[in-house]
Amino acid sequence: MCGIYQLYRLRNLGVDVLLLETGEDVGGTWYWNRYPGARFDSESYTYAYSFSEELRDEWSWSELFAGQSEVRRYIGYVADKFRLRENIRFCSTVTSARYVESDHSWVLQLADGEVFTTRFILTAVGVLSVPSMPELSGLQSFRGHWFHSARWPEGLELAGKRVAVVGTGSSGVQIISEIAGDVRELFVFQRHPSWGAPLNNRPIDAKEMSRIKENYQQIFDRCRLTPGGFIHMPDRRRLSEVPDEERVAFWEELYAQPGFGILLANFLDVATNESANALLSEFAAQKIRQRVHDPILAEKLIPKDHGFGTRRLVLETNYYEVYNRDNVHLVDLLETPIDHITGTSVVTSDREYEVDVIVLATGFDAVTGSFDQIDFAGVKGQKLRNKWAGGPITYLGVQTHGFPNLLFLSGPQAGSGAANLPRGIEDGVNWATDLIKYLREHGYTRIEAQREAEERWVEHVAERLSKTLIGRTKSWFTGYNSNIADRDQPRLLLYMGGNILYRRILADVAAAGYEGFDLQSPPGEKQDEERAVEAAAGGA
Ligand code: NA7
Repeated sequence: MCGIYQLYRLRNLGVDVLLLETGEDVGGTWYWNRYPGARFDSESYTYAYSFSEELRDEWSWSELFAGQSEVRRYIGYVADKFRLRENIRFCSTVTSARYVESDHSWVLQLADGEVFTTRFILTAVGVLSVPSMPELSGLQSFRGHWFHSARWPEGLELAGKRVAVVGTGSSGVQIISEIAGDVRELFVFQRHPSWGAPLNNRPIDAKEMSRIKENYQQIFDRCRLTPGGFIHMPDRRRLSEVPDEERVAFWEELYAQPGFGILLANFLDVATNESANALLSEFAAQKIRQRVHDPILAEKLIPKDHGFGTRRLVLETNYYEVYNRDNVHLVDLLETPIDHITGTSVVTSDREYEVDVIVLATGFDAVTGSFDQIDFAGVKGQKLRNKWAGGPITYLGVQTHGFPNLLFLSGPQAGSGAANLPRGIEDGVNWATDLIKYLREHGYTRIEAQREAEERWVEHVAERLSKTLIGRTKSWFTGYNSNIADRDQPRLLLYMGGNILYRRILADVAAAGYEGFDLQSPPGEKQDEERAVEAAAGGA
């Protein structure tokens, strides 16, 4: 979504641009995640690009929350409509990138050995792109199918099979809900349950779609006024100001509404105040108890280690009802952890589960994972991997000191990475495009974030995160990952100051001539400071 919009903008600017893509087609997340049940949990029409009125008019969404194949078709349609494929090289994985100071350029090496030289690199590598694999002893010896949820094998038939799903985040929950009715037996291996609430998806008919098309501008304008970039506007009241009866009625209404309203249209303090959040958590827990017939099972599905919405909220479709089926079995890994895998089974501390397929819905090396896949070497050979070993360090989420001309789109610590992605993506891409235009117009060939500027930004990111309950909870949002060494400490991955503030900060920085960045002319030419010193001394 990000890369192809950036390509579109740069090409319109007349820049010589090439987009390198590992996959065989466009789509990013929607190309890779083909598991059954994969779908939006942002409203389809808010996830759409806003930049072309023609595109808005031409494309019709079939559901409020479109499924993966429809989303992929949409992104393909955009690529075709604007003839973007001409500038994309598929099956091209960048393995290393080395900065060349004498030329203000980067040398990129691809996995197939090909080498490119470029002045600027803009990364659009996604926040959840690198699968995180659990260490399960014996997994390699399993004789059935086993794979990560983001690498679902084409054409795999599940009917009549015994299937194990490990992981109950958004991916696991979507898969479980979708396949429960098809498979012979489904074993869900759950470590910590996630909070879930109904997606409340439904079709969009032609009449509704034409209303959406007429109102697209208002929809996008509204999304720009919400902190998260979604359509859902927070309720400005504090929870304590609202009588209990009214509060519960309000929550019932939100629970029945489509999408993220139950979290994002809620009182703002449910995200910052522990007692407000505890009340909401209890409301959601009651819903689980109502939906799952077996009370012991229901308790196992209720998160006890974090409050509602303090990790990624899972929007589900009949997920809890799945556990009322006879062929679905929950295995609580907190009580009976997986010990090993055999050729035909998953063995926990207390018994053996014979299965034909093992699905690892175990998440991703979030936000920085895809940067670690590329060997970035900046000024004097400094490695990005080393600089970010303890977590990312950026200025505005768009650059890091010591790596000139390397710009991140929806990167770590950027508001655009935490928001409803396409809304944030468009803002981030527009800003980067203006920056490239400015550099060209002013004859600058080198841009580098100042160290002090990034120190201030990282402090600000930490300060904003500390104000939220998300910031105090272990999840991929805060950099925890039990499958990767040294990921048991918090990392500053996301900017939680909200879209509105982030956009304002970016605009102010640009208006001040890209404050916090050092800009330079081509090597060999006099730089601004030299000119200023000469001017002050009365020189030319
Ligand atoms: P998530 O949300 O990171 O969920 C991963 C799940 O996998 C989560 O339930 C984990 O349990 C579980 N997990 C991870 N490693 C293990 C091991 N080793 N053993 C057992 N269980 C494990 O990833 P998703 O793909 O579901 O969703 C990613 C994002 O996609 C989501 O946030 C949306 O933005 C869309 P844990 O909680 O760590 O105990």
